[in-house]
Parts: sequence; C-alpha cells; structure tokens
Amino acid sequence: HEQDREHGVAVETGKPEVARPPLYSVLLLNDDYTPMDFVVDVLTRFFGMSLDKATQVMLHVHTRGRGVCGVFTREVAESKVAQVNEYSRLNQHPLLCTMEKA
Ligand code: TYC
Repeated sequence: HEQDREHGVAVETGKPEVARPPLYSVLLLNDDYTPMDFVVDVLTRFFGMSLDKATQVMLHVHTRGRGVCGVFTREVAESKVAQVNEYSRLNQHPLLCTMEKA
C-alpha cells in the first residue's frame, strides 16, 4: 500500500518499488500580442506536437487564457519553461510559459 511505496518495498512480496517523481504541467499563457503562428511554432518545436495538435492547443490558450503543453518531471519542465521564454524573448514576443505541480 501507500506506506510501502514510500519505503520502496512491497511488504507482501519484498519486491523493490521505485518512487514516481512529482510531475509538473507546463503552461502557456495568453497575451494580446504574440502572433498565433509563433505560438504554433513553439508548440511544434519544443513540445513535439503535430501542426493540428499545436493549432488546437494554441486556440485553447487564446480562448481560455491558459493551457497545458505537457506534463514532465520538475527538471524537464524547468528546462522547457526556460527554453520557451528565451526563444520568445529572442523573437521579441511577450509569450509567457510557466509551470505548476500537476
Ligand atoms: N492571443 C494571441 C493573438 O490573438 C494569440 C496567442 C495564443 C498568444 C496563445 C499567446 O499563449 C498564446 N495573436
């Protein structure tokens, strides 16, 4: 059960169990200035989305204000956020990428 998992061993079988790391959602936030095609470019470039999927996610963010790009371990999520924000600034767009515990 839960406590066994925390200790990394199943009491009943003695089989080792590995802990699952906490997961983080990486989010894009809407803004009034970033071009839609740049957001689609970001979603294909950094999150491996197809053009169709990236367009769906972009439109979700555009209409709802924010949306999930993917769910990752903390280090991977931090890297995605840093890369997307750097790429956006390099291209002089205000697009914001952030993360929160999933
Ligand atoms: N709202 C932007 C526009 O109308 C498009 C946009 C979508 C911007 C998603 C940011 O995360 C975003 N050009």
